Amino acid sequence: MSVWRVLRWLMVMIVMSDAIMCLPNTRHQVWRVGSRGSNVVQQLLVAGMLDVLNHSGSSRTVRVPPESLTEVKDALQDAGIPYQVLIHDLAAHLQAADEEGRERRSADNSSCTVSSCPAPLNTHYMTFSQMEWYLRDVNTSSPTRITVSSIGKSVEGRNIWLAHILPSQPSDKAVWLEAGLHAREWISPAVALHLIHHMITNTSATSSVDVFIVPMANPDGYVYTWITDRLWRKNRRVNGGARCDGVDLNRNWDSHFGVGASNNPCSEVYQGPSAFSEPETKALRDAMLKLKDNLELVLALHSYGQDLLYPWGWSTGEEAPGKHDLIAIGQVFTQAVKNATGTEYAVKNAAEGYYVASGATDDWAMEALHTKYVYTLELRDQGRQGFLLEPANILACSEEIWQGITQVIKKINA
Ligand code: 0X9
Ligand code: ZN
Repeated sequence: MSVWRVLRWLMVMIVMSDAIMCLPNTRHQVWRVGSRGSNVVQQLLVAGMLDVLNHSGSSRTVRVPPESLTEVKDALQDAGIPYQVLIHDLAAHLQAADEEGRERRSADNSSCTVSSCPAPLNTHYMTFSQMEWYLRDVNTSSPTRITVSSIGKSVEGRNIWLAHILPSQPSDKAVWLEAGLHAREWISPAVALHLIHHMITNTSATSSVDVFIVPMANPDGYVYTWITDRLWRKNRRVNGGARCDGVDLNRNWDSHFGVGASNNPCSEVYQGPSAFSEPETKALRDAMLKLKDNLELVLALHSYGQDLLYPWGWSTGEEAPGKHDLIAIGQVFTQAVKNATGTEYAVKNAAEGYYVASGATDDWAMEALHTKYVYTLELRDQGRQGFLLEPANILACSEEIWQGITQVIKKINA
């Protein structure tokens, strides 16, 4: 073999190994960590050593990048916490899952094109562009029912759209729904878009109040989950001077900023350099402040867990004002959901039921706006498919949440 052929072969190998190394989640492992591990897991999460994929229940499911495998293993062993490796190479696992996804996507993409997207899709998740086509279409086709406007731009300059679904009579009561703050939680924007559709086609249930829905609060992160890393959670801020990107937008609100969050840019729960440092949270805050006195319900759609969480999330020691009403109305929601599809959701306090975490939409809305009914809703499922929830769930999940929300709106306005 000539020297040139050897050199060329070496170059090809280097490029190939680089490509393999660059694939997100290559050699990341997924572990199930025993129940007593929650504190240690939280510390490792804040330190940027792992990502927690499932919080509730008796164990934690975590993603451990290759560079922290030894440290995480040592920390768990030192604390006597059992763990089990569920997935050895997450990249390979995700690629296999995506192969199926690609087939499904190509099977039915016809109902939504650049020129027309009359309804949200049921058989697969929508790209951010498809969401924008749908929002543009309803805005033009139903001007008496809905107004869609941009409330600001993301770090990378994408619009953050707000859909205002108009009541049949002028109203001084408003409901706020936020979706898609965490990029990888795809069921959240999918449900939000279906709720918009329900509200403009079915004029009865929510027509007594103004409903404001942000179906995609973190468009950059969402686009990144489609193109680069399906499990991306944060926004796409380039953290100057740090080797990791992104701010967790549900740790960036000005409510006990920094408690149960991280100041390490490599952590999945990185709070950002200061409260409201991010254009996405600023845009949401400013739009919500305009409605301050009218807001009676704020609901942040996340996934997964099938839990309706009520404040506070920043502390287990303090009780939220109106806690009993929050629980009672929460139960109206879970009962309506169960009646609709049989799916079981549970009402929990955010800090006790999950973990202490501050700087989230829910705590800020309760503390700064004094909104009476504030929840974070963790949608389907309970961990079997997790963030990779099959799109076959979109319709049923939207239907149950629609029933839950309409019953809640009826009850709090009765
Ligand atoms: O951790 C979060 O931001 C939410 N869970 S998720 O798995 N979707 O990331 C829960 C937030 C609950 N609210 C507060 N802790 N304030
Ligand atoms: Zn979330």
